[in-house]
Amino acid sequence: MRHDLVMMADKREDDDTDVGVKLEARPKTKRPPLYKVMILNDDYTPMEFVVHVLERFFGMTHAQAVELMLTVHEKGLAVVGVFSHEIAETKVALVMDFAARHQHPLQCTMERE
Ligand code: TYC
Repeated sequence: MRHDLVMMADKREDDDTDVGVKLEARPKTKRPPLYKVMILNDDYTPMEFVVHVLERFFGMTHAQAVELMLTVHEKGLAVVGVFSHEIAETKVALVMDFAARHQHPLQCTMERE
């Protein structure tokens, strides 16, 4: 006798044993926090260097980089991107290291959005 077929037929019967299984009304879909990465103006870092940083580490075109550099130059700081904590930390570290290696005082920081 094909016991497997009999069993499959049995599975369709509701024996009321699956009690107490409740689905979440509002499933938790918490997104990780995001972080703004900013660069700060100073009196010494050359404009071309900042433009190069924005192209190299933030994937901007030359035109975008020039525009944002001038915004920082005029306003004092600007957000250059929004990232996960890990990516933001990496960007800040790469920019700070690159600036230090070229002996420019350029500052790059991050802040929770
Ligand atoms: N203020 C700098 C200058 O006049 C240029 C500059 C722009 C420096 C943006 C830093 O984040 C900066 N050479």
